[in-house]
Order: sequence, then structure tokens, then C-alpha cells
Amino acid sequence: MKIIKLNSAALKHLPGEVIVPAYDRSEIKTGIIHFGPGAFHRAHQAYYTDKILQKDGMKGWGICDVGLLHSDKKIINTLKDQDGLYTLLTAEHDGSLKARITGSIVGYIFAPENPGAVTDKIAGPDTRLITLTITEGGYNFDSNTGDFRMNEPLIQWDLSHPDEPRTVFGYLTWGLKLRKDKGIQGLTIQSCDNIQKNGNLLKKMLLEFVREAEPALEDWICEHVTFPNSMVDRITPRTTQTDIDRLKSVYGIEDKWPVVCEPFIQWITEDKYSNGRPEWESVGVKFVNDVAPYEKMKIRLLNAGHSLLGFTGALYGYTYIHETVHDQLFAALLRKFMDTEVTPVLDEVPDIDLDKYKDSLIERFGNHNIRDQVARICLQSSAKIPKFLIPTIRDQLSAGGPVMISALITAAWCRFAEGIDEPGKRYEVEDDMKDILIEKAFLSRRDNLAFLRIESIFGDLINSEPFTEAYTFSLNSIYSKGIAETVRIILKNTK
Ligand code: CS2
Repeated sequence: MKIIKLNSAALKHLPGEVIVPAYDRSEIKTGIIHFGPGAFHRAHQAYYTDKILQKDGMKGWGICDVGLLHSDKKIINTLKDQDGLYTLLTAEHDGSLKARITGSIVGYIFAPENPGAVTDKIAGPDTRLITLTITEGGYNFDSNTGDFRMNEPLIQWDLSHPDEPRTVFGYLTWGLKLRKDKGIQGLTIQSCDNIQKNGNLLKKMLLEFVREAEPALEDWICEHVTFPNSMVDRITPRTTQTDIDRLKSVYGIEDKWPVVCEPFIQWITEDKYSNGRPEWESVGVKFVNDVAPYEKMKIRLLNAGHSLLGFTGALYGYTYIHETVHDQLFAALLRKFMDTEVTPVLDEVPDIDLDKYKDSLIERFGNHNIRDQVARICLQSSAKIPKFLIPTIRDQLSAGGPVMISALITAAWCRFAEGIDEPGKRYEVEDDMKDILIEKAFLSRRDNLAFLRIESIFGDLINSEPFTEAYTFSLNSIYSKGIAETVRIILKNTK
């Protein structure tokens, strides 16, 4: 098979079954700036946008990707080399793959090398929407108090270096100031991260920074910029060399950074766009007045369910999420967690049958073809657990309800942070807070509550006796009997 290197010139030579952009990319303008060019963005928003660009009147909605972190340099260079093109490989449940060359990313900036290009772009008249996937940890707030962490070194840097910011808050502030000074209309800033009320949170964090950095801008932002809340969903594992090789051998495409994802996709968002938006509803995006019940459902069932499978699977020695959920024991734990601890504290979710939704999650987690890594799920848990799981625990505690399985997940996380699984294999704990997590995890062997005392994660949870009791029980059981036996005991002892 002839191997074709992916770029614009290659498009007409690709095999017929590969979907390619059916629009003239040279006519597309960048109406959207996106911060965080990771795999999820490329499987989700960039995919929806690729579909929209096929429609009439949508030429103004191409995407310019911005990489802020040094680790983003590789993806920005790859996009540059491939004229912004990449392959989206949908991994179907039957083991087959579908390939789509996605064309919606038509601009790319590596911010550390060209900070002025980013602020100019924010202030450019073509730009009408800024979107973000900067991960749950990127919003720079204290999980315990909810306040913006003004003393973070990078934030302090941004405050004193307006010409070369390093965080999204610096870029947005100086870019919006330029926009205001040039007299250009406001725009929309939309978070696409897994945080409940992600738009409200983003606004709050940005305004706290603005008040310190450029107080006169606050009123303009409040008047001219909107921050819709949204729920985003598509399971997107990390790309591996095997994926790159598979694309080459199945389709003859040489793509340095394809993205693999599941077939399912969902985006539910508030329709609060101050300077227009693509007609995403025509490609399946759902616009609603109140997104809160959907976000709550997704984050607390899917994302926390993922964490349950991640920690238990990692300790047991599994590599993939599908292996863990194909194990009846862990699948039963997941279902019981969803039914007895999460569902009772969810709100009514319009048009959604929760039983069917939970069935569909188990089926999605079980897709062996996406090969979603347990390691991916467990990384950065210090930013995830406070959003995915702790709110459920708090709601259950106030209602006097059950927290046994939530406590087990937390205990499994503590044991996971030791960096070695039960069969004895070592792994890396990938987390910005890994030093303290690892230290407290080992300390927990003699002082059982040490991990729970990390206040910036758990707040005052340590003061809840029902929780600490359940937690201590699980932790000691994991130490002495292992994760599988602990799960069995808990399944037997919970209603
Ligand atoms: C996962 C999410 O990072 C995680 O822990 O739960 O990335 C999840 O796959 C996505 O939110 C699915 O939409």
C-alpha cells in the first residue's frame, strides 16, 4: 500500500472511504480561538465545527488553536506540518475504525514563542468566540474555598508581564483590553471542561484576575462578554504509537498525531452567545436554558464512574478501562455506586431516562476498541475528584444517605497514590499534587486519615464521622485483603 503523508495536497489521493473536508479550506476565516489543543478538543468541538463548515454561510467559523504550555509545542508543530489537518479515528464497538480528516483547525499559534499574536487575535474583528479545554486544574481555583489562587507564581508573573503572559487569564485580560481599546464588539468565552457551571466558574476566575490586573476592564467584560455553561462528552483516550501504526496500515495515512475516540458524542450548552455562533444545532449540539442538571448527571455518573474504574482497575493490575468494566465484580460496584449513591442526589434531568443513561455508560466504558487507558483516567485526580466525586459525598452526607462506595473510591485513590499495583508493578502518579499525594498515601498506612487531611482537596470532610469510618474501613481492607476482596465485602454489606 502506498503511504501518503497527511497535508492539504494529500486530500485528493486518500482512499475513498476516508471522509475529507468537503469545503474549500482556503476560504475559511478563524471566528473561534481555542485554548488547549488536546485530543478531546479535536474529537469534540473541532469535529462538530468541521461538520458545520460544510454548510452554507458558515465560512467565518474556522478555529485557531493556541498552545500555551511548553508541552503543547509538539501538537502545534504537528498541525503546522499537516496544514492543520489530522485524522479522527472513530473506534466502533465491533472493532472497526472510521477515518475522518478534520479540517476545521485553520490557524495555530504556539503562545510562548509569539504572545503578541495571541492577544492580537483575541482583539481581531473576525474572532467572535473563544473556547477552552484547559483541564479541570486549569481554572486556578482553590477546591476548598472556591477562590482564585492569586499567589500562584504564574499568575504573579502574568500580573507583572502583560506583554508575555503565561496563563489563559493573562491572555484573555490583555487581549480583551486591546479589543475594548480598539472599539471592537464583545465576544463569547466558553469553557469545554468537565466542571459543573463551567461558564460561571470561568467568569468568576477571570474577573478576579481582571480586578487585580486591569480593574477598568471589569464592567466592559460584564456588559460585552458572555460565558455559557455547557456539558461536553466524548471518551477520547491518549493517542498511542499503535494508533499511528494502525492508521498507516489500514488506510495508508501517515499522520503524526491522529485522535481516537468513541462513536458517542454529546454537547449540551446554554444559548448565550454575545457575538453570534455557528449553527451547531444542525449537527447535533443541543441548546437549552439550563444545563445544570445535564452537567451534574454527566460529571457525577460518567466522570466519577470512570475514576471508580480507574483506581480499582489500576490497583488490580488492569491497563484498560474496558478490561475493568468487563470484570463483573467492578461492573457491579460501578452500577451500585451509580444507583445508590449518585442517582438519589441528582436533579430531574429533562428528556433523559437515567436507567438507560447508566446502561449506556457501562456499554461505552466496555468498548474494547478505544483502548482507553486506566492511567489516563487516574492522572490529575487531585483536580478531578473534587469536581467528580466530592459533591456527591457532601450531598449524601447532608441527606444522611450512603457514602460507602464513595469512601471506597477515595481509599482506592489513596492506595493508588503509592505508585505500585497489587501484583507489584510500579507506575507513575501523574498529578500536579503528586508530591503531597504520595507522601500522605504512605503515611496513611500508620495514620489512616493522613490522605483525607489534604485540605485543598477534601476541605472539612475529615470531620464527618460517617465518612471517615467508611473510608478507614475500606482503606484497611484494601491494605490487608486487596481491592477485589474489599469490593466483594462492600457489595455484600451495602443495600
Ligand atoms: C475522564 C474524561 O479524564 C477523565 O477522568 O473521565 O476524560 C472522560 O473520558 C470525558 O469527560 C468523556 O466525555
